[in-house]
Amino acid sequence: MASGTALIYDEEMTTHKLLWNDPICDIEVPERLSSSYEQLRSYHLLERCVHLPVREGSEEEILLVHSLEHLEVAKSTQTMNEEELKRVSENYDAFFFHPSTYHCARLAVGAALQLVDAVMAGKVRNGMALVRPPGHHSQRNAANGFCLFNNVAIAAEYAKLKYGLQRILIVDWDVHHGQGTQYIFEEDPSVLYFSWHRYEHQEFWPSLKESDYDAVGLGKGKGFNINLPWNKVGMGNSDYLAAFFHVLLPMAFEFDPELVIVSSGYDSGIGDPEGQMNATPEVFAHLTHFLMQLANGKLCVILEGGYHLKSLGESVCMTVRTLLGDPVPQITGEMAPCLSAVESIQNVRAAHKPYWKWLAYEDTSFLQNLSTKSHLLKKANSNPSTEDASQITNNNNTVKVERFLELHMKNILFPVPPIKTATTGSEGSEHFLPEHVQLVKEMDETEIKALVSGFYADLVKEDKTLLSLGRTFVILDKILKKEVCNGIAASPTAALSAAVALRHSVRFGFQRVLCVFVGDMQMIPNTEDGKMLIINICEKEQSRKTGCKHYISLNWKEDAGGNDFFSAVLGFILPVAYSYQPDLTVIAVGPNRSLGISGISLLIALLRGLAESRVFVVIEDTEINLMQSVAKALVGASTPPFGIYVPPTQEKVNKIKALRDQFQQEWKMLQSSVKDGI
Ligand code: X5A
Ligand code: ZN
Repeated sequence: MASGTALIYDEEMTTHKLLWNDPICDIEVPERLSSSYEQLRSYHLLERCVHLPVREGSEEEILLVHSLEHLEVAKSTQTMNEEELKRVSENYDAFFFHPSTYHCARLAVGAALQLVDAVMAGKVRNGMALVRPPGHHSQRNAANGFCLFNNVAIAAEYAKLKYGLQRILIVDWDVHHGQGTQYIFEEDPSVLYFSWHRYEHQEFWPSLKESDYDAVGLGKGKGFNINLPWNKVGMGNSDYLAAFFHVLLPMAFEFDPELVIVSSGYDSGIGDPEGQMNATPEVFAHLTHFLMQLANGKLCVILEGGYHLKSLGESVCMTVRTLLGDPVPQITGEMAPCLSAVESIQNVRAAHKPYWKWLAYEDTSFLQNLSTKSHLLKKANSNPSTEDASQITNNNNTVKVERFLELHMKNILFPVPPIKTATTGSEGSEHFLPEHVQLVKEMDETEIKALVSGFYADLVKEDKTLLSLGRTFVILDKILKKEVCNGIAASPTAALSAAVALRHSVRFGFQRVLCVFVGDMQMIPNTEDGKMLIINICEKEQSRKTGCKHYISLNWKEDAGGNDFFSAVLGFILPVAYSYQPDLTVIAVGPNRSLGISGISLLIALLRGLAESRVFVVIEDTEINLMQSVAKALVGASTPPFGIYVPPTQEKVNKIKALRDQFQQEWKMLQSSVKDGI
């Protein structure tokens, strides 16, 4: 399994610049690249990356996407004087030529292809290319919106051709619609294109009808173009996460890409003059972390927009450090998507219902009176998420945002040391555990007895359970003291170990512990004080304490042949977990577990996005394959392929829907439709 993160950057690409006055284009400055690179240096991320040289994309490679005519026009600008350059530039919507533009654009294409090659050849696991000019507005025969050649589209065509790929996912989180990319792939079912974008009911540039949610693709490509229009500015962290949970990620898991490419614009981040959105830099760590779970981790991130230099630089750093496998920082702000975001999410889900098995039972009865609702929503209240952030941007003051970010980033902690996983291991475990897993010595019996008899005597009745508790304590302690990020302990009594672990961490001072029980658990601790949230995934119906928001029983038996559990993880568990915002996650795998190895690994991998990646797993079943998969998920090596895709049955979809209805007032990230909201 490949490791390492590539970074591609060349100063040469800063030579492309605007030579005359143009208030539309003057934000696309060379410093976007150089200051992001310096920011990476100041966080000591540069030395951790594998540096790859750029190259010029060849004419043949450019012609994979563009017309010969377009290539010739671009080539001809190299020798033009300023006046001629200006005249050619005026043929396009928002583009400027410089004598070095053609060369830079070829380097930008080549950088994207270098990254694809390194990832596909297994030289690195993933990587980022910092390039200018950007690409996603560029079309077969036209420059547009600061873009000359469509770097990402060329990279996708190249990957299909050179590596025979049949499924590529392009995620465009730039705040503008990559209409160029949409046009290039709209009839192509081998490329799934997702874009969210500021739209404001078609008032925002490029103001196209085809940027709306009902543009789902054409011909064979129907269903493979996903547009999520934002009809208000001020969208924040929770809106972006909701879009991932309820739209992109389930589709991406069903699509099962072999490679993921990100059109990575950061103008969707706070402070950007174009986007006017409120999402803070750490959201990009989360988005990156989610995408790392697809395509066996093969992820190529290619820069597009981003015009607030400080916001851009911080967001680039968040992305790169997540690619490197560092713990994911805690997300800030109130976790509730706004009404307008939920409406957009509902609309795109409805539009895609015919094309995705996972959406087969989506309720679309609201469609008739949709236009009225949209009208109402124009006047709806402002976005409640990231309150402090929105106050800043309402005044739209670049200096203020800079100050805000400076303070904000100080609060975004990066747990030291980056990702270490502890285990006491078992006989010969060093042979199957992945690298970076630290074996720790077990506590001796007297030590444990001393600890347990003090505070946990009521839980521990039998002497023989003491030994397994020793493992629990020694690992948990390292997590609590932040010596390691996460850990696994084998225990013949997982429920008991988890109960002790929960009580211990609350005693230690943790305020919100998320506990996921998998299997039959006898011992469910008291959750009344809200310091614990328990999600119990089991086959048998649980009778106790339903209706309490801190104890949720999810009856789920994974389909034997494949994997349908992702629909429960994305549609329910993650939204609840992100609403709760735990500072520690405990996962207990007990007897009669109704989930397979891949389901458990997926759960752990995705829950690493919470609590600064602090996860403690206690596991009763010490089957080597399970232990190994859990350890891999914890160290952030990507999870194994999820097996044959099995869409959830109607019964299961209904179950999730019922739980969502029951809990969405309490756990607001569950909201994916507005029908009860207005
Ligand atoms: C790549 C990118 C934006 C163009 C805006 C033109 N382009 N008004 O962010
Ligand atoms: Zn943009």
